[in-house]
Amino acid sequence: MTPKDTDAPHVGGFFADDPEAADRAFFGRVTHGDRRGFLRKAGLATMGAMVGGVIPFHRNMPAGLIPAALAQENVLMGKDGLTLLNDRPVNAETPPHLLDDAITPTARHFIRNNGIVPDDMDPAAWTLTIDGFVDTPMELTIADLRERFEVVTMALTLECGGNGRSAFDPPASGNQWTYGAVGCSEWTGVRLRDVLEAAGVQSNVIYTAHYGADYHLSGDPDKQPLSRGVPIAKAMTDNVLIAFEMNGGPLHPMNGAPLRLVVPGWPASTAQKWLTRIQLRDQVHDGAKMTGTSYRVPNRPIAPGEEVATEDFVIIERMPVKSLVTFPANGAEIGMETEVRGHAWSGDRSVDAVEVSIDFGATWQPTDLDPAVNEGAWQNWRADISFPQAGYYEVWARATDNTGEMQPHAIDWNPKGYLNNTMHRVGIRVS
Ligand SMILES: Nc1nc2c(c(=O)[nH]1)N[C@H]1C(S)=C(S)[C@@H](COP(=O)(O)O)O[C@H]1N2
Ligand SMILES: [Mo]
Repeated sequence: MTPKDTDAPHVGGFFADDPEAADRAFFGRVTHGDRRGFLRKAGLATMGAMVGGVIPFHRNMPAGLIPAALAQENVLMGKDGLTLLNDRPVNAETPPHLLDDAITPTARHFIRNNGIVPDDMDPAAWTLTIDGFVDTPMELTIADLRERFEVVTMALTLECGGNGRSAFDPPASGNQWTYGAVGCSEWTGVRLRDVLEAAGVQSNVIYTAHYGADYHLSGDPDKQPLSRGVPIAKAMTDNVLIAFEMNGGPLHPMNGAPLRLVVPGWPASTAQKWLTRIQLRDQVHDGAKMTGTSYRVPNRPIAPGEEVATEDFVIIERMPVKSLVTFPANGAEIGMETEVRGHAWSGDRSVDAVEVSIDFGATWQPTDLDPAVNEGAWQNWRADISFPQAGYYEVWARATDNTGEMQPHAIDWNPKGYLNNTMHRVGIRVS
């Protein structure tokens, strides 16, 4: 049975296949008898954020009409310049030069879906259940979250555990991410810790389990596309958020609207999108993509291609030290002097130094590195470079974190191609 035979919504050719369902999913637009689609406030705000302004005649827009300004790749509407790696499920990364902003705009935040996006993302009707080993199970609306808990805004880095997978040899199966499954947007929400404390964390709790409203690719409503969790200690740190705003606006539908977790520094697979439930457990979570080889790596270095027993895999926790060159772009032509710049991060740690080389790693020069705007945000760096003569150069960048860990030239191969934090290289022509 293909998903098209079921009632589950599907994303392949999203707007083309069922423009009114897609319209509902993206904008919560309600259709009336005359086929005009009435945008509720939140949907109108989403659409406005995507097209970059208010839409004075929005009442005249037919249901299912894609604003022409957004009609590029349907599944990437509201995104700017992302490379689509897969459209079922939707996976799209951001070319490094489009990640040049200190704070990643919503339109440039990557998308990593494991299943089919929910078709109702109405923030007014959304609820979050907190249950499992808690004193008081709770069901909270987004309005309850805003009212009952301190609302905070933080810049937080999300990176997919498989970012950089395309560089593995022999190749690892999965999305062939290059550099751009990472972003650092500004998220507004409440601290997960505050909500869990209000529910009362029982003393036997060791792990969280996160659930979302998206569908399994098979269309089977009893299967989860992804349900991961974190040790309770990580959940209780003060920069893990239940977020309902992204960069001061609504969450993009593909980034988990209207409610998601943001778990900086750990594989972003722990940051459940379309969040509906958090369960506290007295054992490590065993949901979809928690077990087997998913988001897990061998407990020792292995030879490329070597088989490893499942029990020898461990769950990935913090993401390793890494940096990105966001200017100049790979392939750029530039003058004899230029600024180079980018970002650096190291999960649950800070970065102490970023150095750059223009002579294939023979010599390195320091860069000017900013502190993080808050814990969990990437750090911005820049350096002025002069080239000795015209020609082809590569800018290499390497970060070192506050424990002395430095980005490597090469990393140990692992079967699913996780955690590639090798140095970013950008080729340029100087004239
Ligand atoms: N419900 C749900 N949450 C999810 C996923 C998913 O497929 N379903 N994908 C996860 C993975 S693997 C990553 S890397 C991040 C990506 O977040 P983004 O798409 O907002 O960039 O979301 C995580 N949260
Ligand atoms: Mo991911």
